[in-house]
Amino acid sequence: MTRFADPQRIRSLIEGLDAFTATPGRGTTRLTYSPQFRAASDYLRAQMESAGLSVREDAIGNLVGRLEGRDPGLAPLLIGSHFDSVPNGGKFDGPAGVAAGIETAFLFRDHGLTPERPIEIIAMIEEEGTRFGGGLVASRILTGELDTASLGSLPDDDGITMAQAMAAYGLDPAQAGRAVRQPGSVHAFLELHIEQGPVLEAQGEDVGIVERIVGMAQLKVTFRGQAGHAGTTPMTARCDALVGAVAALSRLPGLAYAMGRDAVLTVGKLEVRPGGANVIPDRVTFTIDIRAPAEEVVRELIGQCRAVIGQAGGNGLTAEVEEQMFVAPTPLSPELHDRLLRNAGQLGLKSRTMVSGAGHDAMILAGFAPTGLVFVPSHKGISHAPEEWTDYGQLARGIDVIFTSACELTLPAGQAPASPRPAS
Ligand code: HGY
Ligand code: MN
Ligand code: MN
Repeated sequence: MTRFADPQRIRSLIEGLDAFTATPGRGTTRLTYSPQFRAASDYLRAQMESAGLSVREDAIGNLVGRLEGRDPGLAPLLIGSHFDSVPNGGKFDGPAGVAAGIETAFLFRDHGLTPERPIEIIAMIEEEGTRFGGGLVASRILTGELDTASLGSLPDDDGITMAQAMAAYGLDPAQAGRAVRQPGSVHAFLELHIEQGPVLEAQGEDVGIVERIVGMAQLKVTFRGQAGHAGTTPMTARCDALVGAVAALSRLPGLAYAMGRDAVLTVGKLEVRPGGANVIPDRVTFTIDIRAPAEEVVRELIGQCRAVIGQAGGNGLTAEVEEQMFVAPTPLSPELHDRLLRNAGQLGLKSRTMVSGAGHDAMILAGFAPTGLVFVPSHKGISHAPEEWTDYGQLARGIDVIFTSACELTLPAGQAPASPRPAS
């Protein structure tokens, strides 16, 4: 088997990056624009610079490392992923793809390769949406899908808007629009990501080449009632926001079961205000995450959720549904899929074509430039949890697919990477 990427160098980057978490010992918690996020950005900047890249922070906080091409005017090949996290998540979700980009840069340097077209390695903000809701924020801004004028109306749980958090981070929200890229300004986008599912490990395969990503939607639901004293307010005189929310919540999973067609529905976040044990709740908010391979199923489930929520309101209770994000099922570039699959084969790797049940920045960039996505195995399929794990040798094999494909996409015709590192 041919080997290029260095598992130890990759391990060192990912373990080093994982030091920047708000929950040490309890998984990775790295919220966009948090102090941990700034420290992580500084760490990645140093890594990118040591790989020979010239590094800039764009107008919304993405870190972009550029390997100049012989023809700087050509649209760059973009490689990367995100470096924010879910609460108490794992160290590979996002960073594996950032490491793939940086290791690719190291390999170009180690092999003395100068690309014809520039290569940009990007570490993106707010893919998870943990802080400001929705998710896929960097890629939606880069492609012009998310209007940067709206950043002042994206509050976090403490009511701090994304624009305010940007300013505290040292960015000017009024300049956020400068992060938007023009059509044609990206030659192609490659992302490596952990599978976050059990298939590759169960099948003993090395990589998955993604052909399509399921459709997804994220709703934010708010029930409003009347706060009151738990002891002196008769049951018949209450307008309890939690009672209304629970009436809806108890019916939501059943909608996905009844729908079938690989639909999934998750309520991952629930907040009861004001949160006193002896206070009747006056505001309950929760999120609904809906996914399905078919767009009409996602849309149908949104409609059914709205109906269930509407029925749970009334008697003074109001219910509001905000659609924070909707992305249709997304096919990725067939040409890049075939190229990645071919290169995996030439590297002697076992691979399969896959559909992704997880969302990725690739699903947004796919509408902007030819996009390819490579999965590496997740141990026991676990992700979005501290137990998330991918063997570094396996990660290196996935990065070899990215590296050899980057060579094909950027080197002068016929030039290939020099003799690979002997298989260890
Ligand atoms: O939710 C997802 O699928 C991704 O982890 N943001
Ligand atoms: Mn991810
Ligand atoms: Mn994730």
